[in-house]
Amino acid sequence: MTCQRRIVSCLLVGISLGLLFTPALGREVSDIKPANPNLCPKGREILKYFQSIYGKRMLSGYNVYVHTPDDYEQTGMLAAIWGRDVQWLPPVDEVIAHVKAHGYLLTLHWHWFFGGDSAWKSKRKTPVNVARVVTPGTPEHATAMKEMAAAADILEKLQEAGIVVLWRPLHEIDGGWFWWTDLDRPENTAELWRMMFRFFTEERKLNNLIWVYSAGVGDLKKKPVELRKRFYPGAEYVDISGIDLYGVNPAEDEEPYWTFFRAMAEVSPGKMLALGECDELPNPQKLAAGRLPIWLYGLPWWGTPSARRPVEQAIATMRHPFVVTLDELPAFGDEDPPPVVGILSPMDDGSAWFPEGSVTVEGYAVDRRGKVVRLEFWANDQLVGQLANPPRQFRWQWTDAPSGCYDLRAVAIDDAGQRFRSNRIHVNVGVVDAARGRPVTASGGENPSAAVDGNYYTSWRAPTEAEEAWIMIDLGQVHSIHQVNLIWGWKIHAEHFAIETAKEAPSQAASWHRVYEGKNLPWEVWKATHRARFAPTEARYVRIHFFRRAARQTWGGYDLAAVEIPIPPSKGAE
Ligand SMILES: [Ca+2]
Ligand SMILES: [Ca+2]
Repeated sequence: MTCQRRIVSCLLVGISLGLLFTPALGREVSDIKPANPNLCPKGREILKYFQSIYGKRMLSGYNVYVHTPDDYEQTGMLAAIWGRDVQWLPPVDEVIAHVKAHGYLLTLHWHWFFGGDSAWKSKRKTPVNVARVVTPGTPEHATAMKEMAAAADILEKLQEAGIVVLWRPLHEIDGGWFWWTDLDRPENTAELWRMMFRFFTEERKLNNLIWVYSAGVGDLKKKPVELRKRFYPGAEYVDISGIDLYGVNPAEDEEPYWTFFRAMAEVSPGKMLALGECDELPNPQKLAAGRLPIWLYGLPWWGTPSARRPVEQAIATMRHPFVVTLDELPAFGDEDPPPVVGILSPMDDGSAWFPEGSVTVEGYAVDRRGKVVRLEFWANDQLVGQLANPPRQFRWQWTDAPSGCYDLRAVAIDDAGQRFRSNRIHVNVGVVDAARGRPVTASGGENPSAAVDGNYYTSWRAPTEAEEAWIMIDLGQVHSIHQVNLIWGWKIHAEHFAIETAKEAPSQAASWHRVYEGKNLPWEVWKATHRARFAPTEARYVRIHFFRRAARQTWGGYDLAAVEIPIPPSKGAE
C-alpha cells in the first residue's frame, strides 16, 4: 500500500440487475501460456477461468489485516480473493486453514523488509543498491537469496497444501517508495524480478505461483509509459499485470481507470490487467454499462466498509451481478470447497426488530462442488430451525421465536459434511427499544445521539484520551428494565464497564444504583456485542459507565454504535 490516501465519499444508488456486455476495448489477451512452464494443473485451471471471465465480469477481493468479518457481516457476501502480506503473515498453517475453510483464492504480496530493515525507502536506516542485490557474490545478493528462501519456505508449504497463490512480489514496482524500485536504472529492478522468478520456479520448484505484476499509481507525465516499461521483466515472467490504484472516487471518476488501464496495456501487452490494490472496487454499474475498463479483479486495501467505503456502497458492489463473489467461483483442481452461505435479509444494520412469530430470514446457500444438503439456523448458539436441500436463494421463517434478543446465523452443510457459518445478524423479537431516540448526554466525544438512533453503522465516539467515559439516556418515564444491549463499532469497546440506573434526576447522586458490572471482557473484532442482563429494576435514567478499553487500544475512544434497552411492547407506548 502507498501512504497516499484520500477520503472518498460516494453515493451509490440501488442495485442494477441487468448485465450489459459491451465490446471489449483494449482487453484482448494472449492465450494463456503460464510464465512458469511447470505451473500446476490447478494453477492452469485458474488462469483459464480468469481468461473466460476477463472483460465480462470482475472478481471481488480484499487485502486485510483483521477486518475481513466486517464486509461479510454487513453485506452477507464474501469476496472471491483474499490477500495477505508475507512480511506480516500469521503462521502459515493458519493461513492454509483459513483459505481452505472458505475456499478463497489466495493472493500474497510482500512488504519485503530487506536485511531486516524496512520496505519503505523513507523508513530505512540504510539504502539498498539494487544493482548489487542482483549481482552474485555481493553481500546484498546473499541477503536477498536468504530472505527469498525464507519466503519460498512459506510458499512451499502452501504448495504442499494444494494452494495456488496469485503471487504479487515487488509491488508498486515503479512507484519509487520501496527499496526495490531503482529509479535511476529500472533494469535492475526488472532483473530482481527475474532473479526471484528463476529461483522460485527452477531451484525451489514452486509450481503453485501465478505471477502478478503491479505498478504503482503516480503521475504519468512524471513517470511515463516509456519509463514504466523499463521495470517490466518481460512477458515470459508475468502471468497477470496491473496496478495499485489509489485516489480514485468510484462514484465519480472514470478517466483514471482508463488512463492507467491503457498505460498498463502498453507496459504489459497481452496480459490480463488487475487492481492488486485499490481504495474501492470500481463502480459495477458503470462496469456493466461499459463506461469503465474491466479489470480482472480488485482488492480494496481495507476490505471493510468505512468512511471511505460506506455500507450502502459495499452492499451495492458486492451484490451486483457484475461482481464475482466467493459463492460464484468454480471449484478448482480436485478441491472440494465448503459451501458458502449468507443472510441478505434482515440486514445487520439495527433494523431487525420483529413482533413475535414473524422473523423471516432470506439468503443464499451454494456449494461449489457437490451440494448443500442442510441449512441450520442458530440463535444465541441454540439450533432453532432447519431446511433440507435448500434452494440457492432460501427463505426461512422462525415462527416460534420467543421474545428476546438474538445473534442469528445460518449454517450450511454440504454433502461432504463440511460446515460453513453465515454472517451474524442481530435480531430482536417481541420487544421494543426504550432507549430509541431518547435524549442522551455523554462525558464527551462526538454524536452521543448516534448511540440511540437505531442504526448500527453510526456511533458515539468517546474522546481518544479518556479511558473513563460515560453516556446517559433519559427514558422519559420509569420503566422496569432487565437488559441493556451494547453494540460496538470499529473494535473499540470496553473491557470493564458498569450500568447504573436512577429513578430521579441524575443530579441527585444518591439515587444512582449500579445494576451490572462487566469486567475482563474479551477483545472482539466487529462487532462486539455486550448483552448485559440483570434483575428487573425500575429506572428512568440509564448510564453506561466505561472504565477501561479492551486490548489497551489507543487509536481511538470507545465507539458505541447502539445502546438498546429492550422492554415488552405494551410498556413501550407512552
Ligand atoms: Ca463442497
Ligand atoms: Ca447508531
